[in-house]
Amino acid sequence: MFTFYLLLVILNVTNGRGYVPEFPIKNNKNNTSKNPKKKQKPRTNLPVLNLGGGADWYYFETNLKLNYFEAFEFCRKNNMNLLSIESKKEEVLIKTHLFNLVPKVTSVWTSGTDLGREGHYIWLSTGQEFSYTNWHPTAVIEPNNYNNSEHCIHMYQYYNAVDTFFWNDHDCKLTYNFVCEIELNCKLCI
Ligand SMILES: [Ca+2]
Ligand SMILES: [Ca+2]
Repeated sequence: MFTFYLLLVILNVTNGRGYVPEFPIKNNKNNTSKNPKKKQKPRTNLPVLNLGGGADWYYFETNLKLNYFEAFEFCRKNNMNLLSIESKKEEVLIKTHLFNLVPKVTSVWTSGTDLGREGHYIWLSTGQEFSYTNWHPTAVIEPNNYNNSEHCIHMYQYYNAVDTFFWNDHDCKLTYNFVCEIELNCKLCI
C-alpha cells in the first residue's frame, strides 16, 4: 500500500506541472461564497421582527432590564447589535412597535453614547456619528448631561401617544429594556 501511495506522489510531482494540491473547493456544496442570499439570513435564536420588510431585523427585549453595557453585551452574545437609529424612517418603525408594548415597555436603550468625548455622540454599534436625532424637545432640553453623569442614550415615551418617544442622555448604569438589531446590509456593523 505504501509503495502505491509513493508511486502516486511521484506521478504528481513528475506530471509536467509540478505538485498542485487540489482542494475540494469547486465541488464543495457548503461553500456559500457564490450564494450571498444564504448569508443574508439573521443568525440568532431570538425571535426577530422584520419591521418595514427591508434588510433590518429587530429584537425587542420586553422582560429583561439591563444597564447600557449589559444590554450591549446581551445583543452581541446573540449575534446582534444594540439599536442604532440612522433615520426618521427607522425610528418610526421602532416607536410604532414600541407603542404596542406600552405600558409594559416605556424606555429602551439604544447604542448611542458620548462616553468617549462629551457632546460627541456616536452609535457604538457602528462607530458613526448621529445623522438623525430626536432629542426630547420640552421641559428640560436634552441632552443635558445632568450631574455630569449622563452619557448613554435611551428612548422613552413622554406621554401616551405613538409619536412621543424621545431621546434622552441618561446614566449608563440605569436598567431599561432594550432593542437589538441585525442590519444585513450594514458593512460598518461589528
Ligand atoms: Ca439601525
Ligand atoms: Ca438627560
